[in-house]
Amino acid sequence: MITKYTSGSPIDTEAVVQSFPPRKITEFPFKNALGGGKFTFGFEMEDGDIVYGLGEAPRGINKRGWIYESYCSDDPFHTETKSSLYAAHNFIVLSGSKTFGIYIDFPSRIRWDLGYTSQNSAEITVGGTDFDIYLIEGGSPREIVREFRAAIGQSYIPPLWAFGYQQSRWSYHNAQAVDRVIEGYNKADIPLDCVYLDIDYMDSYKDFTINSEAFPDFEAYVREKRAQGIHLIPIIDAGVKQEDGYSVFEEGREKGYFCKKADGSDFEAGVWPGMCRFPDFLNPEVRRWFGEKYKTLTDMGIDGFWNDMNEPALFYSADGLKKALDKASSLRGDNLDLGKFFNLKDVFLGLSNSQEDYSSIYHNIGGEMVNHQRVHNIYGANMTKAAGEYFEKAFGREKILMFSRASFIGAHRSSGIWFGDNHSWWSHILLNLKMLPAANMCGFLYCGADLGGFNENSTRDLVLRFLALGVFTPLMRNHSALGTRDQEGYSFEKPEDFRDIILVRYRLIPYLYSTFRRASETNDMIFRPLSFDYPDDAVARECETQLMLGEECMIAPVCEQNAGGRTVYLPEDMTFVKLSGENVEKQELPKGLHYVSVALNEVPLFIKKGKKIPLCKPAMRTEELDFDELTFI
Ligand code: MIG
Repeated sequence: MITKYTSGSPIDTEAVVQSFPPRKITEFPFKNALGGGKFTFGFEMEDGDIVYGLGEAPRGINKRGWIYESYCSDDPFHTETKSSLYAAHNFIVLSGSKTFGIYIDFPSRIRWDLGYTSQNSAEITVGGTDFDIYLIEGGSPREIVREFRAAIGQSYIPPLWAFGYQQSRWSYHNAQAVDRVIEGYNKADIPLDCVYLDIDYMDSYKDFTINSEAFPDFEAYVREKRAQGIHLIPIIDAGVKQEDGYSVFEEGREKGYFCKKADGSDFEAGVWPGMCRFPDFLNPEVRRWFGEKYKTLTDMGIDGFWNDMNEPALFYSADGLKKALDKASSLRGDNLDLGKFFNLKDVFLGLSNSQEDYSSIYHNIGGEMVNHQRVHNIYGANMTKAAGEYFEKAFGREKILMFSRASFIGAHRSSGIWFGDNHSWWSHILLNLKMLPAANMCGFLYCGADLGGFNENSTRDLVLRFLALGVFTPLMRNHSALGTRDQEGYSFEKPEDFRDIILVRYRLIPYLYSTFRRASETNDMIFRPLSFDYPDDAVARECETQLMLGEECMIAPVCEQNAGGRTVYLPEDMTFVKLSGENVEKQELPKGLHYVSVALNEVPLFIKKGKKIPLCKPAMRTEELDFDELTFI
């Protein structure tokens, strides 16, 4: 049962699609305090209680023992001590002595102290007094999630080919570089469906333009790749380059479509293209305008996109940079003491994504000037919505692949997400595994991490182990940062090991795709914590390194370097399957703890008793897969 409590007059985030009769916030059945521009409420937790949720966020499956903050942040260091990543997914479920779900529909900052200040208390602070809170009671955590998901509407389903293996890097600079990737995979006999175009495909990083030196006839090139079974997926950034003669900029400026400052002039900040203006995606007219710009690329045969930098990420604002430079000039000739030196350094380091800048931005919502801080968390989601609304109108559903970096619940209806700039760290295999069920709770089914790790140099074994998790994630994309070591499947010695892993993905696509569809259609999760399925099993309740997948399986990737296997907990008797290339090796294992060995070219999978999963024959492209010829494990 869902009960909605309303305070003040909330901004419509469009996260919830079902309507519920609102009750007054004074009836909210938790100890709470409203006033001073915020709302605080809390609940007590027993020792064994678990808090699930918060979608794409740092730390564990069980969120207890830390403070999280809902504030979409461009932060490329996903360390344990962070409180926010790129998304704001304000849904939690408490499971234990009491079980309930809470969704806070509020587009600005929320602080979730889940046992940080006091181990057994949760204290949640909503940074404003205009919001809706939904309390979901009755049933198991999974039932609560389903009820919540029904309220927020059906999750996005991408085209089938988006389940193929995808290769990205910042950047494959030109057609030759893209061709080398495709050739590399073809030669190594490794399947591939997509190659990504990072910012360098554009002319001077201008959205919806093509660098014609790099791609002399882009349209012909896109069609040629499609004929080879490859989809090219360009990136779109939120910031629009400020440049006379650039039509997107000029139209936006003339029509007043960019975000403003208090004095009514356009807000300006530097991102990749240099000085940019930021489309006011909160205005439906701007969404229509920006969404239709994607047509420039779909007209050339493009059918997939990734939306980046939409928190929005700001390297520096025109005003901030001026202040910093003035400060530096004022100190010229001064023999700086330590205090002044560090202060000056901080002024420059603080230029990016500064709170002062966010506070100086204004949106036009229904004619009212609304400060960005009040709606920060729905900016990126509305960029995605702009494109999603256009795609649905122009092509219908399930035709265009799209995923975004920043997100808010509601965007799950029109797109997927990726987990942003992780590192080539072993610990990030696990971090990314833990995000999967939480993202699913919040409606984001099409998601995945940068396999192999984005920042810094990866290693052959790390890429293989990361891929062995990625075999199961709907988005299976290898991506890496500028200047890092090559990490494509053919870049290391013995590419046949990579082939063995990636072939498994293609063999599993019928299973993964139907599991995905079913989860979307029934508002269910693809990935679940073990405790969702085995609530009375004490070991399963604490498990943070394995996940249930669909109704049939459990996954447990190897996530330590130089480990030839791992310890796994079986909450019931299962068949341990090692998949490698076209090989399937099976072993019955009883409930309990086991050490299983898993070679670098093997994908471990555990199948529940009485369940079977289909495998198809592998192929080099998803479009060549034959879904009618299946074998079963
Ligand atoms: O400031 O476009 O998360 O995937 O490769 C970095 C370059 C901008 C951040 C994205 C990453 C992408 C990169 N972008």
